[in-house]
Amino acid sequence: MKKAIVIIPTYNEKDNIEITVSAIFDVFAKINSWEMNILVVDDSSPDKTYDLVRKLQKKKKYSSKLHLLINKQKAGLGAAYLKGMEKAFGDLKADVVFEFDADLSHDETKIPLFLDRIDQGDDLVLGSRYIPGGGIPDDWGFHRKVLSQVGNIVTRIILTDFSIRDWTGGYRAITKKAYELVSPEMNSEKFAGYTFQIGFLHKSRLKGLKISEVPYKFRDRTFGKSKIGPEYIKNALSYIIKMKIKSILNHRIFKFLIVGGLGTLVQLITLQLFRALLPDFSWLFLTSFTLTTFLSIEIAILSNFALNNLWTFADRKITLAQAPFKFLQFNITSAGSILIQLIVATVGEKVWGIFDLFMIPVINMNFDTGTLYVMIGILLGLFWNFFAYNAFIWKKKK
Ligand SMILES: Nc1nc2c(ncn2[C@@H]2O[C@H](COP(=O)(O)OP(=O)(O)O)[C@@H](O)[C@H]2O)c(=O)[nH]1
Ligand SMILES: [Mg+2]
Repeated sequence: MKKAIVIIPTYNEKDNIEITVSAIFDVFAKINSWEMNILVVDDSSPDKTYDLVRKLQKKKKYSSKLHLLINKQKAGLGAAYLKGMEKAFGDLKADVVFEFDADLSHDETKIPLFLDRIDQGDDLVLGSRYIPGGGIPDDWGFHRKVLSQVGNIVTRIILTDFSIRDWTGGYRAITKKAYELVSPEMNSEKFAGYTFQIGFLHKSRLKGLKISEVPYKFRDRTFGKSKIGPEYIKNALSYIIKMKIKSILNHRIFKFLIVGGLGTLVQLITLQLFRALLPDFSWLFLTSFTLTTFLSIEIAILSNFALNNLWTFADRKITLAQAPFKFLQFNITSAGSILIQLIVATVGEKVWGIFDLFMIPVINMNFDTGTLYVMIGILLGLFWNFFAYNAFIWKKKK
């Protein structure tokens, strides 16, 4: 039989832990197809929550099904969960763990619904307050309601991931597969409080895990007080913004544009150098002017080719043997982009006449070609290049 362990992190929960453990065991009694255990992870609570758990462990009805892990000091919710999961999936040989609060904010009667989803093949099941059937307490103050809802909306917008409704909730079922893929990237210092929940979920999404949500109505704690403070919100926000920046920097289009920009610089600099160094000459149809123009373009193309291969398309690198043919192809696509720019400028001027985007009457500059066409041409050229690189030069490996 498969085994699931409900992990309950505790810090000063002496008034809650007994009721919570008892309520969960009532639900366990109705579950037949899973072996169910509880693991309390206490950070040496000053109110001695752990002593109460030890007492409960002696009761026959809980016997060997209630485990306790004591940390020497308070290290935060994320650290408590990571320690707890390590023990649950290790020594205790769990297939699935639950994240569950000691204050009964999480509706324990939903545990079987989570297990159903796991049985159907989900890797991670989230308790959700923000899907139909779920909810937050009516008597929550305006402040807390707005904070929770806005927090979730902001997370969804910044991470541009709208498939998940409840990012910050702490009621979850996690399979061993999800744990093994995600936990190596979680370091408990950086992932405290809500950041732990958001971070674990975000990394699970990036790994392509199968995730679903089960609705539940959040209940307010009756005893004790919440340990989650404003620093958790700041940390969570800084985490999602960092992840967003990282994903933009990692984006292929971003790298492609940087390489293209560098290529332009290379072309301008080498052109100046060659013009300064090369003596004036004219040989048949070739003048030093055309030669230096051609050389600087070719060097820029070479730099674009090399940098795109090493960075933008590092995951589809061209081998040395393929390089000569691919470089020839690359030259042809680059010529294609120049051709596009010429066509746009010529057709534009023929059809609509010169149209200068930056024509400011006071300065009264005189361009011989419309800057608007140049800009459209460059933009279309970029589209063409990016398309051609993907389609012909760095084709996706099958
Ligand atoms: N072991 C451990 N548990 C913690 C720590 N901080 C919070 N908890 C527990 O995590 C759960 C959720 O905390 P709570 O303060 O209720 O947060 P809230 O529900 O967001 O207000 C409760 O069971 C707490 O006792 C911690 O530093 N260590
Ligand atoms: Mg709570």
